[in-house]
Amino acid sequence: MTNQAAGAARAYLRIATEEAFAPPELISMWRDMIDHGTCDDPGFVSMVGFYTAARTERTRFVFERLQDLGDLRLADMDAAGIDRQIISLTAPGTQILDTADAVTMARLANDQLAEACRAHPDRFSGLTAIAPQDPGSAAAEIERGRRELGFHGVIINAHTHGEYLDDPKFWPIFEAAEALDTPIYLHPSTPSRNMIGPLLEAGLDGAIYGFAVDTGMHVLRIITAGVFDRFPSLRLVVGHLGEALPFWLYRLDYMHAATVRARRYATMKPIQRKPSEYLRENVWITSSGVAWAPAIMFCREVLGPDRVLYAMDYPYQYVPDEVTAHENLPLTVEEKADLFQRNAQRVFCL
Ligand code: 1DF
Ligand code: MN
Repeated sequence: MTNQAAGAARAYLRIATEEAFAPPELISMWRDMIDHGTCDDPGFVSMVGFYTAARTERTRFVFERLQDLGDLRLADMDAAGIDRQIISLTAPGTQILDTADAVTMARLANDQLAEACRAHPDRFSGLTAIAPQDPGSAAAEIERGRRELGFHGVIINAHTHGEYLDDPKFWPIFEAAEALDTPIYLHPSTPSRNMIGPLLEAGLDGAIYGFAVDTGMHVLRIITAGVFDRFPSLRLVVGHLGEALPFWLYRLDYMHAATVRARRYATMKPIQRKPSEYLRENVWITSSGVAWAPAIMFCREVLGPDRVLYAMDYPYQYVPDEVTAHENLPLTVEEKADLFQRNAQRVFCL
């Protein structure tokens, strides 16, 4: 039975929660930056340089689908048995641009995505792209995305020019997301200039590992800086099974407490709860890229069954058999309904 045929018999929808797109205008802006050498961020040159220059089957497949918000995407969803995609601007999005271009591109991306969501309301939902370079206008765009465009959260693609969201200058973004009761999906990109060196040298800077190193650390910086004490209702969604942080819960709690007690760092002040408590109560994780039963079951066990959501990572990891791998998890129909449908509906207020 194909995944699509199984749909008729399913007791739940399959909602994929980390699905990427890019406006053609942004892709050509990136291409110009590569061609003219006007961006020297090593992660951007590595990743976007590869996707724009290499004409392999994979890069053509990905770039064609990133720019499609219609028939091609819908056909792929039908073939894999995906009922709904939550679509977001792909990495590095606007965050590699100068401030003025980033603000313009975020709005343009949001207008294009909103139009596609209006055309296919039963198949597509969207997240709001922002330009963290200008936190005030990012907050305003979060509000426009939620109130006017009908989006269900915010996408942030990792660091912005090497700066991380624990810097209080970015906190208007958290304030807006919390006030509008809308989650932030913190999606990875290639590590920042200061971190990428030895990863890039070994070819490990991309989705294979560097993404998780940078974004896992980013989540920890947000936690240890006290962001969730200041914004207790803020919801963060993290892909790739939480960028491996669930595996670290025990050690994080032990070492954080020991480090705070020793007053070793000015930047690591006491916070109200243990790191694991924020990871269980303010963070939801998705299974993007990790269709692997032991890891998914472990995360459900240590974070809770209501914290783990299904994601495909289309078009980067368009592997219909991975839908079957999720279907074959040792879960009841009710538990699979949470994984594939209800947890996403709750977190993103669908
Ligand atoms: C890749 C993977 C690129 C993921 C992505 O966005 C991405 C990749 C630029 O394989 O190069 O979102 N991913 O989430 O695993
Ligand atoms: Mn992704």
